[in-house]
Amino acid sequence: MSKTHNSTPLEDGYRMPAEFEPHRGCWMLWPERGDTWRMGAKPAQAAFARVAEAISAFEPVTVGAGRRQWENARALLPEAIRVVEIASDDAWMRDVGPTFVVNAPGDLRGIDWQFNAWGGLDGGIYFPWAQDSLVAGKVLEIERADRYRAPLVMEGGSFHVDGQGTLITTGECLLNRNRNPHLTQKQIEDNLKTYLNVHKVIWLDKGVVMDETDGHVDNLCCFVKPGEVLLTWTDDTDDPQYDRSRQALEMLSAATDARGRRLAVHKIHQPDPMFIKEYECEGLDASETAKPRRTGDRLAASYVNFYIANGGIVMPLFDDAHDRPALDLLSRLFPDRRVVGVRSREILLGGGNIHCITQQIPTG
Ligand code: KQY
Repeated sequence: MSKTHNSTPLEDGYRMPAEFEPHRGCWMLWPERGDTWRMGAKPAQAAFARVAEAISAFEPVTVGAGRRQWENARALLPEAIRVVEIASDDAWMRDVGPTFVVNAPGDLRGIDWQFNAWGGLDGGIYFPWAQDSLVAGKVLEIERADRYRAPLVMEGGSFHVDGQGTLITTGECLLNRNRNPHLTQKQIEDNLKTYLNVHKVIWLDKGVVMDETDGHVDNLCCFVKPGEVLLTWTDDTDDPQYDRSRQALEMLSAATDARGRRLAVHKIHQPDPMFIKEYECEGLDASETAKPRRTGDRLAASYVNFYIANGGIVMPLFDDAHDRPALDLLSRLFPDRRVVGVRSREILLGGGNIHCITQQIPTG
């Protein structure tokens, strides 16, 4: 049985490596809920399978599927991918899975955050989320990794680290009254420092417009390497994303990281604004327990929501004119990795993208 420690990663000498450090593998979940994924989740399953296959060219991938879908997932996923039975309420491994930490000899442990489906009954996305809450513990059992239970309601997509002591997050999410209303900003920051073993927290204000996670940073901005970040951008001053990205640019440009460096900020132009189409809504099951998805709602599309694998980048494509320049930019920013694009509108329709559905296991 994987042990749960009452101490903290900081006390025990564990830290969260950056995503661009080497991985042992990657975890994902399998989508199935019909009120979130249209047409009984079939198009989403095809998109998840493309992502899993793309990542598996670089590192081992494990996919957790519910008992009714295990056989189907097994049939649709390539042989090289391990498929295990794990119940979940949806398929966002970044947010419900453990955040892995390592110590100097390379031992692996995982942080199990408190999860409330992105806001609980105050703006959350679905109810109940009891199975999601168990996912991190189950993954840690399978990985034979010990566990920390962190006293913070939050999700893995709400922060990024540079592996050298710096974390970026957004106030829109972590200071939202629907996550940790009983804690001050300083107390939240202290918990981030204690559990992720970072020394500097850079607070941005807002994430991507219409992002149902309350502005997860993993859709807005990420580290490319220590001292360099990539920010989703638009030149259209009439787009509500403009002010959000502009403000983030100012905050990032004024910030220093844990080692006192000024950050270099690269801009990646977002795809043109995308909206849910009528036929996409028609394929959804009716539900009173999940967020309604309506024709014409803007989708929180961003190229920043990519996964960094060993020797590769798996990035979202949207059949948009900005796809090619985005792929070229990522190829320049990650010269030692092969950049692979996956058409991911079907994932975006569920409210996230490739980074949100993946969780890396660092080598340490
Ligand atoms: O941004 C993420 N890490 C996850 C997106 C979750 C969307 C839930 N429908």
